[in-house]
Amino acid sequence: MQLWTAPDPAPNPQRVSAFLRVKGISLPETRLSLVRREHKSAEMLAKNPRGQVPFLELDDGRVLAETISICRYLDELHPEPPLFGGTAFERAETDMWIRRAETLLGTPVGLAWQHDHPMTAALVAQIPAMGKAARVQAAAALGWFDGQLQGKSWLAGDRFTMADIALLSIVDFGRWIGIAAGDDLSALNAWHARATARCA
Ligand SMILES: N[C@@H](CCC(=O)N[C@@H](CS)C(=O)NCC(=O)O)C(=O)O
Repeated sequence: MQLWTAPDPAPNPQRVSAFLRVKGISLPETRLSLVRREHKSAEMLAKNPRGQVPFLELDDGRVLAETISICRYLDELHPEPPLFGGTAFERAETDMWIRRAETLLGTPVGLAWQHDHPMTAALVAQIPAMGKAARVQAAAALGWFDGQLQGKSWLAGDRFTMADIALLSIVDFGRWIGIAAGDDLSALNAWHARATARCA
């Protein structure tokens, strides 16, 4: 089994790395340079036609892409500690928070990166108004997550899950492109410190 990935700060590779650290799993990995577009080579597109990282290549040649799918597969192979939940309710609750992290915050952070950042200007036909609007939406989402984390350790209450890893990677990438939680978002900031320590 081999993981094709990229160095930080790429948020999706970062999620799988954090997941592997929390699980105590070590996998052979190859880091592709996104700047040099190595993930778009014919060899890589033959493995993952989506042209993105991360993806997991099994020993028999089958490939799993999409961060959450990769981690879900590895979670079944290495059940402890369970990061997707141990019961039907817990698994559904984890999914719910993953989707909220990806749609409410991940989507506007991704749009801000594509439409309002100099590093992507040569790659995307940028629509500046979309980038600016996405920053406003991302700021609102940070406030929403702060509200949801009041009085809780983790998104799913007492359970640290894949949803916390997903949200952490998005919050960190958001910071990297200038979308930061203000000091007033105390629950989110306290969660961020806890989650960072948990994934170290
Ligand atoms: N939905 C995918 C997203 C993967 C993704 O966007 N990866 C980024 C790195 S963080 C990438 O490969 N970007 C290069 C590109 O899209 O060309 C997942 O969850 O793995």
